[in-house]
Amino acid sequence: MKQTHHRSCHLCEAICGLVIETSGEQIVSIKGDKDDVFSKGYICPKAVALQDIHTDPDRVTEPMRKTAAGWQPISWTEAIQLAAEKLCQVQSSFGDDAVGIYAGNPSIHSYGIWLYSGHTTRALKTKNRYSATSVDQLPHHVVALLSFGHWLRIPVVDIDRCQWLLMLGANPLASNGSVMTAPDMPNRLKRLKARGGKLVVVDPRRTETAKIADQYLAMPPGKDVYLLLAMLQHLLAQGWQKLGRFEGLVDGLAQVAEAVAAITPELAEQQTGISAQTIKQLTAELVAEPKAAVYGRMGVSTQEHGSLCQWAIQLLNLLTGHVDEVGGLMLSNPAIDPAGPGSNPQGFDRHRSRVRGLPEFAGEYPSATLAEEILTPGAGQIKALLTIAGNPVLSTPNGRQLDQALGQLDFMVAIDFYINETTRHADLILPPVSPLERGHYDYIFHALGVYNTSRFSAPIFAKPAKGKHDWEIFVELGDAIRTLKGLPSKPTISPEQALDMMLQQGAHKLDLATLEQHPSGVDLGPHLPRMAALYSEDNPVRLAPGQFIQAVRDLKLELPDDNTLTLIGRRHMRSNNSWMHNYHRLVKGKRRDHLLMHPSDMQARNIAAEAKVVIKSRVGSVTAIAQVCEELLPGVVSLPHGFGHNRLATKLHIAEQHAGVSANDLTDDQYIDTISGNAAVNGVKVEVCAVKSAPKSKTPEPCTVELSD
Ligand SMILES: Nc1nc2c(c(=O)[nH]1)N[C@H]1C(S)=C(S)[C@@H](COP(=O)(O)OP(=O)(O)OC[C@H]3O[C@@H](n4cnc5c(=O)[nH]c(N)nc54)[C@H](O)[C@@H]3O)O[C@H]1N2
Ligand SMILES: Nc1nc2c(c(=O)[nH]1)N[C@H]1C(S)=C(S)[C@@H](COP(=O)(O)OP(=O)(O)OC[C@H]3O[C@@H](n4cnc5c(=O)[nH]c(N)nc54)[C@H](O)[C@@H]3O)O[C@H]1N2
Ligand code: SF4
Ligand SMILES: [Mo]
Repeated sequence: MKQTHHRSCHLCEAICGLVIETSGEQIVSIKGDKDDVFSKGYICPKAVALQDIHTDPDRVTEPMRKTAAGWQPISWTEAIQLAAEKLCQVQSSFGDDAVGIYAGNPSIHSYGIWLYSGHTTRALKTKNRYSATSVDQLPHHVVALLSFGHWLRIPVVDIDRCQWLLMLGANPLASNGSVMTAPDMPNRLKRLKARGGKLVVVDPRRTETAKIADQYLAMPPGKDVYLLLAMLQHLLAQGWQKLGRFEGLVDGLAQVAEAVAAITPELAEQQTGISAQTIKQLTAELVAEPKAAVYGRMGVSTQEHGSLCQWAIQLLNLLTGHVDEVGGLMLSNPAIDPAGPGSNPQGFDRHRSRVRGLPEFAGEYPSATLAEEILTPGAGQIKALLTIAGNPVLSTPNGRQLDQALGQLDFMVAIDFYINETTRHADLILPPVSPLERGHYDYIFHALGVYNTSRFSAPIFAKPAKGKHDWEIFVELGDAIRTLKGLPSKPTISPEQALDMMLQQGAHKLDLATLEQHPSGVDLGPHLPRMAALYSEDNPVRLAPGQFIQAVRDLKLELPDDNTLTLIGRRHMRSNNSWMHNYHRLVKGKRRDHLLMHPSDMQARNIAAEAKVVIKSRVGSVTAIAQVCEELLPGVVSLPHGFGHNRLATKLHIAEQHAGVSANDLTDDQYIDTISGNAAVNGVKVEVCAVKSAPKSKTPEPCTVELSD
């Protein structure tokens, strides 16, 4: 018997609504839900992967323990007890901080993890917590916290009503948008243009998004800060600033003006190659258009000046009166508001990491220092690790170093359903059920939506008898740890009950039963200005936190004089970080793991099209096939992250045939955004040369080019 289910896709931030048809245990089709109040039928090619994840024979479905004879199944009771005992043993021998925790990106896409991982992590009481946030959007949170007073008070671009958008370091035509949940970004951007609006894209590569822009500005990686600060300088020098609703509600404007005074458009022209005239033109257009916004994502967050870029972006929006305005940027008003009254605003730099002294954010240290914390002996050294829905070996800088570090741990447990480049090091794998066997609610992404909606998806298949939800694993593991430590066990309710309560307490007074009656979502209306009302003269928006002002003063104003290449990443619609290469439908067709190079850079190095090359950075080297790309700025090369599935003892049969190499074997754990500690995975210096095969041996000869510092 055929059954129709509604479901939101949890694979990326766009949260598209799907209609999934099943017949018994089989999935018959996955299509876009035309009635969905938010996505209106749009889906991308990854949606069908929901079926492939569900049916993948490589997906681990019962707890596995590593033994001398390989992986062996083990009962849940034994597995939970073993994990708890080993973690507690390490803590009683070496202290609480000897257990590390790393949580990856899918944690945010699962309400079970979001709501219940704390049951385990709080019982562990370790300061050594890490997550994918610090290889991603950490600068957004640091700016939101220091300037707006709450880590998630992030105004979202009103993409459907804005008339002028400056977009830096984002490629939503491949990524479908980020820190801006907007299913069907391609059409939303096309509609912006169709209503006479203007899209300006700044990127070292003429990306899919750049190609539909009205104005495309190419710039070397890591230089955006000069463009953004010069726009601020010009704005203030002209006296064009207007605070709109924030009049009288900010402090620190004079310090900002003083700090940016030297960063003129002329200076920015030297640094960026974008003419002073263009920088002035962009500033004037932003000031003149009432419905305008500046937006920046990965390319301006995961780079050397990530925090400064995100700070400058918010200042440009604020000082031109576009924050809290229709067509500009507004706070969402979601059914459950993670930034609402009573929520935790989080903190920054309350303590620092042991080895490198990097600041904590929201109780987590930057992932760029995880390997050092495992490798460096002394009190507080990490001896055991818990990973949750993460693959840091392929996702964090200097992944090879982390790969080696994980091999030295006394104990590692992974809550994950794949044996991949990271979890292969685990002693124990605790797999949650397939995503289609659990309910889904996009707690965080509704809050970052460009329009207010709410939608709950019920599980499509019943949980298998032997399966456990992520949340059940956290509750049972947390309880076992608490018992061993003699701590009182915390009572829990099901996450659905928790969601129901949160919905009822929210601004729209919804409940789960109402959402279940509306499987294509509930329309909660467009964003309305509500942000300025959160501030007062005594509680102003802080324009000039000391860290940012100091970082502007520390900016190098002289021109760099080296001509090494710089590495950037790229995303593809059919891929998603490191874990979607095991599905034939997504990896078939042309290879997508090439190193893209400008022809002039290839010529200068005698590299032929499609030649095998060695790419070398301070931390390591990899080989790849070079592909000619005239769309890159000369001096810039591009390699996607998330590949490198060629390591021993993984169980990813299809991904292993499309192994590629990991860009994070080149990115540098010491190269970070100094304010936040966020990884600078873009703008890494590399050298590239052709592989010379020795006549009688097939072993490639490594390149001998030395990097300048
Ligand atoms: N060089 C470079 N590096 C990057 C980036 C880049 O652009 N360039 N991007 C960065 C970004 S934005 C991100 S978000 C990170 C991602 O970094 P990570 O989050 O560390 O890595 P993912 O590839 O998302 O791995 C997700 C893991 O979660 C598991 N998983 C999936 N669903 C579930 C679930 O429901 N429950 C559980 N328990 N496990 C699940 C998968 O099997 C997989 O092992 O990578 C970052 N790294
Ligand atoms: N298909 C697909 N969709 C995804 C993902 C995926 O892996 N695949 N991942 C999801 C996740 S976890 C995230 S966080 C989002 C990310 O979403 P986006 O931020 O849109 O990510 P990218 O596509 O990596 O775009 C980053 C852009 O920055 C450019 N860039 C690099 N360095 C610089 C620089 O110094 N300055 C400027 N101005 N630009 C620079 C790159 O060329 C690239 O075009 O995507 C999400 N959606
Ligand atoms: S854009 Fe694709 S991967 Fe992202 S939510 Fe929509 S269908 Fe899923
Ligand atoms: Mo991300």
